[in-house]
Amino acid sequence: NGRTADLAITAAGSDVYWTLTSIMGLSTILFLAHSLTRPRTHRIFHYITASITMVATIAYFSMGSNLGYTPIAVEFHHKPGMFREIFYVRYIDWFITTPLLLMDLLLTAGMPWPTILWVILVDWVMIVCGLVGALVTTRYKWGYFTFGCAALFYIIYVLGIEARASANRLGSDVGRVYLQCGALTLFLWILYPIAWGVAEGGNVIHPDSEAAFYSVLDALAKPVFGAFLLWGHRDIDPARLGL
Ligand code: RET
Repeated sequence: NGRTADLAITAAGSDVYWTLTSIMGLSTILFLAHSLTRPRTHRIFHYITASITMVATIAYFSMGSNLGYTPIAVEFHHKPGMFREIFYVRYIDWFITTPLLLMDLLLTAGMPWPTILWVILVDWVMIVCGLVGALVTTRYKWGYFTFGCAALFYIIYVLGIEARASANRLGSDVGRVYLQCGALTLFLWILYPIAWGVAEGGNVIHPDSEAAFYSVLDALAKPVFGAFLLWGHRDIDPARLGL
């Protein structure tokens, strides 16, 4: 698609994305440096968490460089015939990183691997629905959005009920780190479909505002979440979680 987007990030949006690039890159280095203070047998959550920010670093590098997007026909503030910059690279990031975030939580809770795989599959359905919905120009996009929200509700159920009970059975220290990181996740993940609804979905906000909205969510959902998770695991032997 050789057409350029009418609704695209300006220098301000690009600056936001470059800021996130450095936050994600710096977090990756810090998580990996911290892993060196632990024996190899105790690094699983460092590796998972550093992978998340490593992938995000490259996604943000792409968006800061105004790459990884395709122009999609939209109606913006009742003006038809406009093209919006849709960053598909965001969904490639989420396709890799949201399963890793779920692994951080579900491994902490000691959930069995068939359940973890199944929840990741449902998560993939959610992300792909968001991608396809963002690329569809008709109101059918809200059909994809609805399927994605159904997937999110199921994930919230597993995290909030089943995995929480499992974490509490492993001890009050495991229960505490799971509750902290799980609560942060539930709060943030519910805000993503809202951001999508006003950005890629409804075209209510400008791509610069989209940059700010998703960037705040991602900074909290990846580096801040990761720091809390690793801190919470400091006195927990992975062997207790079957790892
Ligand atoms: C979409 C649109 C379709 C409906 C739903 C969505 C949810 C997305 C979520 C994304 C989470 C991303 C994270 C990224 C990085 O840390 C795909 C926006 C429900 C929950 C946590």
